[in-house]
Amino acid sequence: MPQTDLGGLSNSANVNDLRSLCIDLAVSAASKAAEGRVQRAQLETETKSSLTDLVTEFDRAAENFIRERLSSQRPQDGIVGEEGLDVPNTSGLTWIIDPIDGTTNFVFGLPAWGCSVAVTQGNTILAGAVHLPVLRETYSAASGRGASINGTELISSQSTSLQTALVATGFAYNSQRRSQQGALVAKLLPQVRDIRRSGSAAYDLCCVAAGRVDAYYEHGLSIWDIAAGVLIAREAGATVEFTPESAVTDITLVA
Ligand code: LIP
Repeated sequence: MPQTDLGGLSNSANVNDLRSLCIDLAVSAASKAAEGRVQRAQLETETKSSLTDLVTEFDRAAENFIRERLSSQRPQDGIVGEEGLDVPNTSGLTWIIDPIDGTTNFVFGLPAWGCSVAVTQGNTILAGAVHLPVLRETYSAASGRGASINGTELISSQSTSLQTALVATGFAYNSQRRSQQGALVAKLLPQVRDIRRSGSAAYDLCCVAAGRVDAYYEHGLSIWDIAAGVLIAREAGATVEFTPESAVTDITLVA
């Protein structure tokens, strides 16, 4: 997505206000899910696109919470969320929600999961936030205003060496595509320092922003997995490209 003129939102107060709302929504929704998770020894799960593509009551509750807050605070804005129906906008702004990115980690009790909230104007990402409650990390950015982790500025890796690069990636839920992805990562592995697979695209992009990995790539992503993380990584100085730019699913990303 090219960073273009923000139109009526060129006023930094608006952009920074949107960033604050992204943070508030992501932290509130993820914290509720974390509180609920510790009270359940066993989670009831349902499956979506495949036997391994999980969804829980906490995914749905977190998204409904955010949708209710937005319908109250920003009723003219649109919504695209992983678990619910699209809502059109009359304001030109659309909120993109992944209530729990890293759902498999959430179900299995692993720490790399969080809520990702972004707001866009056309193809421009204006602001975004990712909150990972178990890690106690909140990443956020506003277009042209930099990126931060818990309020501290983020600066991405500037390494250009493939041979010493720590590279994050992920794999699709579709077994045929996983087979292709496995063959690709097998070819890449001897050429780089190492591979990391966190299970959350949002977290992988935040790790790019923080310089914790030098690069990240993945095929078959959805816009809600990446919208906030793309802005956070770009505002931290990383180069992030994804295609098709206006797609909702089956996106290929390199950062
Ligand atoms: C996840 C992505 C991750 C990918 C996983 C899964 P979800 O999203 O964030 O990058 O590798 O297979 O798609 O399903 O946890 O929201």
